[in-house]
Amino acid sequence: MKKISSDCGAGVEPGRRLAASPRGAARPRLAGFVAVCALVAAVVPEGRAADEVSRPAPHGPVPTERQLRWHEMEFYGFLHFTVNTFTDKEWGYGDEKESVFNPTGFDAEQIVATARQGGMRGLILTAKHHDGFCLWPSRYTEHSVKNSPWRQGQGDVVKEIAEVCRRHGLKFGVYLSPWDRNHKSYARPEYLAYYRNQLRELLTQYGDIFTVWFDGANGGDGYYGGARETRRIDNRTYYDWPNTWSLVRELMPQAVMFSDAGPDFRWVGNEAGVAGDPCWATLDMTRPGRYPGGSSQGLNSGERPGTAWLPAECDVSIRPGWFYHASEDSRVKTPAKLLDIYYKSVGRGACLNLNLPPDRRGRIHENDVRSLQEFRRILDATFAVNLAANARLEASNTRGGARRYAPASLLDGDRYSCWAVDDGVTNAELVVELGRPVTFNVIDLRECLPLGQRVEAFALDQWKADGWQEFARGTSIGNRRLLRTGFVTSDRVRLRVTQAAAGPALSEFGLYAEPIMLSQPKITRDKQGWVTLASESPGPHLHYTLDGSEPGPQSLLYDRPFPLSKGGLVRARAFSPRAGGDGEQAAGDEAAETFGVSKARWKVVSASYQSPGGGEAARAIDDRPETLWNTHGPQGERKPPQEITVDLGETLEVAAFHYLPRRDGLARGLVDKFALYLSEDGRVWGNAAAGGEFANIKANPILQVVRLPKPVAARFFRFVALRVAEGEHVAVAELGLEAK
Ligand code: FUL
Repeated sequence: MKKISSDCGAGVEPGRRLAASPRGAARPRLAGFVAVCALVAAVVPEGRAADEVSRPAPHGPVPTERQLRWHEMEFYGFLHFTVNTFTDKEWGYGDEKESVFNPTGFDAEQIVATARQGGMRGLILTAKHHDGFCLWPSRYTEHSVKNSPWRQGQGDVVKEIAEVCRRHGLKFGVYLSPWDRNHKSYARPEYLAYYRNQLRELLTQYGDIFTVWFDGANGGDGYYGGARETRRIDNRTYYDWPNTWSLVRELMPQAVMFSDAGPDFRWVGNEAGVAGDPCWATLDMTRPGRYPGGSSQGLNSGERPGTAWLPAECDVSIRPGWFYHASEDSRVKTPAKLLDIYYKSVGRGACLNLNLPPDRRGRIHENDVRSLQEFRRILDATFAVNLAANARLEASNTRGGARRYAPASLLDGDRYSCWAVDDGVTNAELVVELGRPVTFNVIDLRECLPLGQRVEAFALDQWKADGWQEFARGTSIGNRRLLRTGFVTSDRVRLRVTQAAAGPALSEFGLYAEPIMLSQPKITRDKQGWVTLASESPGPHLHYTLDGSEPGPQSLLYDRPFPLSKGGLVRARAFSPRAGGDGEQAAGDEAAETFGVSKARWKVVSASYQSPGGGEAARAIDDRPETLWNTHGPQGERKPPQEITVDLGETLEVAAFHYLPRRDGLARGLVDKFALYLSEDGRVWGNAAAGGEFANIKANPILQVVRLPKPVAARFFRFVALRVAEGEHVAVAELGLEAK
């Protein structure tokens, strides 16, 4: 007798209804179901005791208990907050005065409540970033909150966030930067004792810590107690990681540790929040470079079969930078962008660590709150109802015929119960009888992690009048796989595991429908300086502003391209017209684009290097980010310094300078130290108008915007690349200016 795992109940068409008994009753053969039944190779005998059937043997590396707890979190947040918040930097140099740290209305309650309402299950605070400033009154340094004016030196950010997290049911974790640009002993052996003392303070004074986040960055130069020099270390040996890790294990055994290469979870290889497809939870730790700050090879997709369970975390900021900058208030990621990130991180088996940077008040900015709340609203609406909850499941094989391993486990909400198959069966199929046509666009799958990552490829089919038709396929599943497809309407869906390293052991299956959203307008500008707004679908009204204000239904209505040759901020949003033409309804996500001065009249006057083979200097100002001026020609690489001089064709009041890093994901040639000169006539240049570091450009290669202290009249600019983050040549996607 065939076992029916789950009775579909309501909504089944007459003639398709099961016989009354939910347990083991035979059901009438359905029209067009012959093909399905032919695939149901194994028939599950009723009532075989679960303990007679052996548990599937785990395959390959498997997670530890602490890793399992971490996987269950799926989504948590970062809080980047320190002196940088007040100096408008991404990396402090280490010489910042303690007095700059002075939030005007620090509100741990607001910060944590925002995270909780956004659905985060924990928060990780930058207790100490690369600048060395400590957000708690460490006994081992004067460079901390205790010497700041905030709460007359009596405050402790770590304590407040930790306590409020506990109250709100969020886990709390710490980021303690190994690189310390303030400490005089950094790069010497003595520094390790300092670092570990601080770790001990954090792990003994603030209750449970769920993670310690060890960053791998080291940009070289820093204040270092006044030495102001470059100090490089050997990432592999200097920090003596095994001893630091064992300190964490001793003081906080359940804490998971992050670094590029574990020991508990790994970096995903970018700061855009995007895991690879596939993204395996395993990694080959025998490869060279597998240490904190080591090689990022293989981190995005993981490795099969791998020697260790080392799943990925996707870390990304809700804004372009990690720290709060008022200039980025209009560049907060939209709900649609956050959703895209969620599906590409959590939906690929990784955890998502989304940064919410507190502002100078010490609160999460309203724009960030709004975007996060809307993102949550859409996710909640999507996952409120599993459209397969009442489905009847038919499996081609069930392990030993035992109820314990029957497909009903896929719908019980328990990630540790699973549908498993007999040993040696690596191709298995599951037919999901929905009983009525159902429309969905998200498919949710999970593997039973204690048994290892087993499935290597799968496909999904929908039943059409003339048979099965494939509509999606995928590879890795692991902790969770969310496939977002076009909308599918069908009364029957089939999951086919087409490749597996061991018999599949899946623990959840779901079908969901996302609410329909109005898409974000696309804002583009042509070389002549004309701006076009476009909507993906016809119908909505597009409204926009040019004065920085939020676009509403009363803002300018877009009907044709408009000129913006001096550049500026364009904010736009789609509104659906209300029936009857009476007012309008806000619906879509806002889009915002900052343009520099139009480059139509710009010309390269000179460049220290150009090569006809691809390195033409004009590519730095061609408004085509995909083309590069690079100093790597047929004769090899040309090191910095390298410079380029541009004639603007007119005199402008230059207010800001832009450097756009290469967009192809490579780090070679990314400029991380520069100088900018301005001239009215192209002969007299004077001192640099701007210069310094493009901090964190390698991990987060976003548009770099440098504001001048005050606008300067100029017709020529010269950009000098003084240092690069990787390689021996300079690469520039675009250079740009903003004018007053
Ligand atoms: C990077 C750091 O250098 C950034 O400043 C930021 O903290 C990010 C999360 O990690 O490597």
